[in-house]
This record gives sequence, C-alpha cells and structure tokens, in this order.
Amino acid sequence: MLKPDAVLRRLIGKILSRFEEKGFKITAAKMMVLENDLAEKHYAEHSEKPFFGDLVDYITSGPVLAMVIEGEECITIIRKMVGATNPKEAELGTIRGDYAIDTGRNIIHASDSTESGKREINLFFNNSEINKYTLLDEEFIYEEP
Ligand code: D4T
Repeated sequence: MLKPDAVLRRLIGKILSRFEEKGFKITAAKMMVLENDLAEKHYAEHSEKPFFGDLVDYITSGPVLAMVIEGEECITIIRKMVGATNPKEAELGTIRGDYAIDTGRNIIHASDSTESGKREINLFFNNSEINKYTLLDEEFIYEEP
C-alpha cells in the first residue's frame, strides 16, 4: 500500500516502476481514503502501541493506493525492496531509504507474511477485483513459468 504521503508527493509512478521492473505482476490496484474503522482493522496488531493513534491518523490523512502484487517469493523480496520501518535505518536503494526520513512518514506498507497478506487483501479487495493474466515476458523472468 502506498501511504498518503507517497500519493501526495507524486511518487506512485516511481515506486510502481520498481515493482514492475523487478518482474512482479500488479493484479489489483485501488485508490481510496481509508475510513478510521478500516485503518484500525488494518493495523489491529498495533492497537495497544503508543503510536497507534498517530498511525491511524496518518494512514487516513489522504488517499492511499492499495495493491495486490504477485510473484515468486514476493513477500520477502518486496519487504527487502521497501526497507526498514525506520527510513533513517533503511538502506539506500530501498524505497524507504531513498524517499523517506521519518518512521511516521515511511510512505509504503508491505505485508510481512502470507497470512497477513491474505488478511489485508481481504480487507481491501473482493475476489472479482483481482485480475488473472500472464505477463508478456514471464518466460524471461522465471526459469519455469
Ligand atoms: P508497515 O506495517 O507500515 O508496512 O510497517 P512495517 O511492517 O515496516 O512496520 P511495523 O508493522 O512494525 O509498524 C507499522 C507502522 O507503525 C509505524 N511505527 C512503527 C511508528 O510510527 N512508530 C514505531 O515506533 C514503529 C515500530 C510505522 C509503521
């Protein structure tokens, strides 16, 4: 999910290019302003943390771009591409390392496990909104497509 600062800073294209160039497939994308209730569900695991209120305020402060991105090992690889939660510690070359400074403005969210990925996809998308298609160059991306 591209957070509101990524959208307002016109970083959508640059960030999505990284995922496309890597070889991943974007199978769903939706821009929306999250209601408090949905944002609280999304970040439910942090509900007891001191930063929870600020986190919900931030993610609901403007439009986000929610996406489903598919590819082999995509959770692990995308987490690497995104970089550390605190952008000051994120390696240069990662999305947060290149485009963000504060943890509370770290521009992108990525699911951290298959389970959270499934849970989050269900929060934001219906099955009919997820598109099945074959990339033109899939045979060059995967040894065995
Ligand atoms: P998200 O969930 O946004 O992809 O971030 P991460 O997966 O990298 O990090 P996280 O779940 O530990 O934290 C979720 C979210 O909370 C904000 N946060 C986190 C914060 O404002 N202060 C903090 O001290 C921490 C740990 C940033 C991301």
